[in-house]
Amino acid sequence: MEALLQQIENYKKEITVYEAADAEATEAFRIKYLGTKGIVKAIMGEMKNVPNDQKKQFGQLLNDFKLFTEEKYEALKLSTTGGAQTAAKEIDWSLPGDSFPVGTRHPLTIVRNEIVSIFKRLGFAVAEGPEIEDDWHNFGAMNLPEDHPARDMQDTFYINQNPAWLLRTHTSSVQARVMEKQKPPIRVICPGRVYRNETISARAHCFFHQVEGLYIDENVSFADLKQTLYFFVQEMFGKDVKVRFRPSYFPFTEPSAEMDISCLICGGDGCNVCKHTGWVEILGSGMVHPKVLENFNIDANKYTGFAFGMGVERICQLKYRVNDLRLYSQNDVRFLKQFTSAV
Ligand code: 2U9
Repeated sequence: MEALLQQIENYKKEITVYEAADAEATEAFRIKYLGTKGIVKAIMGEMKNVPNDQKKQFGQLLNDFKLFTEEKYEALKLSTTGGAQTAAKEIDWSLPGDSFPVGTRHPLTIVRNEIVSIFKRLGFAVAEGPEIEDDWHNFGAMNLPEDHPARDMQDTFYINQNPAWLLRTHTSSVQARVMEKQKPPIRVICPGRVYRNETISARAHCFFHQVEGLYIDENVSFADLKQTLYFFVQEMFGKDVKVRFRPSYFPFTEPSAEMDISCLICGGDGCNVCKHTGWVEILGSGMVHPKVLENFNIDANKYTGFAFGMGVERICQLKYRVNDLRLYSQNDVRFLKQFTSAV
């Protein structure tokens, strides 16, 4: 091993003093030391003769020697051809340029934009608000007092520094903030991310996205609600889609209804997606509860309103057949690049 070490030292000395007057001499250096039959390769080949307990130490030495030689070669190249010149020589200007990978919008953004654009055409304004909320705007004002059983379905995350703060469970808190500032008529949609304390699976996640809507004015009726949501569905899924409303319960609306659309997969004949009913649920809705109006000093005898809420993931699932909620937040480009949009 001593002999090998000595050999490396000698080569290092030789390399240190090596001078190249032109590119040819640099090339000669490359062939002699770094070529396929060169010295570095040969020295590396000596590794097999090194005893096992010294392999680690010698491996490091041989690697250093290789790096040392490569650095010298780079320096020779620079001095004999000039860096810029080398680059200019090596570039073939006739080749087509590298293409820039252009990203696409996230499928949830595409669907949210589409939902927002439909309601904007009906005269709805867009409002946004904080994701960290207080109990009143998220629950209290929505007719969900502290002991209300419906709170169980909207368990959320609380902020350590101030347990009075929580991550909003719906964007209704944004409508609440609009109602605080604005008198009727109010016609607003609120898109945004919401949170729930759920175990993550294909069908549930600890965050998702909603678009909620609110329309308050004199003489707003359940017929207005039905026609508005029917228009939305036709714009979103096509003119052939049928709708039906089923009675439901939400603390913030009375009466309340869930809206189904005829199954897009089987056209209503029955399949796995609609569980052989021909219908799939897409949103919840109802007439704003008088208690909610009163919470914001809106005279419930003069004004009425309707509200609705939908999960963007759900609409996206129906439109693009996405069957696992986790795909939306895994950042897998193989999934994401399948979606394109004009806006
Ligand atoms: C105010 C008054 C009432 C918003 C509404 C729903 C019905 C609803 C769910 C759909 C799927 C939430 O994303 S989801 O899990 N939402 O069913 N939301 S009515 O009602 C309001 C909002 C604001 C002032």
